[in-house]
Amino acid sequence: MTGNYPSDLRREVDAALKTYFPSVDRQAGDLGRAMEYALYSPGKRFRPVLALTAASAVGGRYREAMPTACAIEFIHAYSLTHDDLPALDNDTLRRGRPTCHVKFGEDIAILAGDALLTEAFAIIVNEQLETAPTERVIGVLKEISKAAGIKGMVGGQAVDIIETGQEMDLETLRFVHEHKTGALIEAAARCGAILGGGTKQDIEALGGFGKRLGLAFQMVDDILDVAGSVESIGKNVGSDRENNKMTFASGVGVEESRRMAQETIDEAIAGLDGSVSDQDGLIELARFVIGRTS
Ligand code: GRG
Repeated sequence: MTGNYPSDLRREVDAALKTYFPSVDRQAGDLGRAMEYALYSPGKRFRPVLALTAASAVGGRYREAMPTACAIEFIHAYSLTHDDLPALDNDTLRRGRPTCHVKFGEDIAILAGDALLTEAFAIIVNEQLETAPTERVIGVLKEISKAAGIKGMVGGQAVDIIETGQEMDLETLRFVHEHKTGALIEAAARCGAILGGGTKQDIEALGGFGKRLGLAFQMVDDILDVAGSVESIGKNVGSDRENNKMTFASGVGVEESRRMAQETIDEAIAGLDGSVSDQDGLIELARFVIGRTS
């Protein structure tokens, strides 16, 4: 992993994810195995790591935010599982392995995604309430339900689908990126700040940071789809072109989109502007986003 990515936090998230896995009725057949497959395959755990880092940045104890951090990874795993389906991107490789529907069939992959999304909310209401005051947990539920739904990830994905095959203007493309990918990353930062006991100003500062990070994250993702390698990104390259998807990389070129991503990261860091007490971990994550190769 490039740069000073906090691998210790990633390992803690990996361990915690196992503890939140639901017991699955044997009658549900492959469902549990498909959920585990989607969840435990080797991802970066960027969103949970960001949530934990945000909790520390505002002076909180990061481990107390672990249930929500893991719940966000459950939602991320659902979104990848559904995004790979034949009706969407029709991808066969994810995190260096066959995609969930290739391994378990489309029907089970759809259900595994549905169940991962639902379990995420069960983790928050059952586990997060053990370590955080009710009003903070309600704040987290508001953030995550908005980020995952029509006003966030699914809404952004819908516009992406509707616009497929057409020349999008950069404003629409930015909308797609900020919603499809950015919303969950922004929510991770905001939830970390909420659970860490941040002030309103902290939460807004972390939200602005997360929003810019999310936009840059997707810009870099588009670049990697053109200029990355299968070995490094663990998925097939050229998927956007194959699916007729416009991206910043195809719209303005790889060099210009790299410059725009760097500018967005610089703005994210500048936007913290002394308003958050401990910024080092956040800045490391921002640098990771621009330098990442996987
Ligand atoms: C409801 C049918 C249906 C589909 C929804 C919500 C959705 C499908 C798709 C959202 C789009 C999406 C998958 C956005 C995420 C884009 C992205 C940059 C993924 C890669 O994230 P990384 O690099 O992956 O963090 P790892 O593997 O490291 O976790």
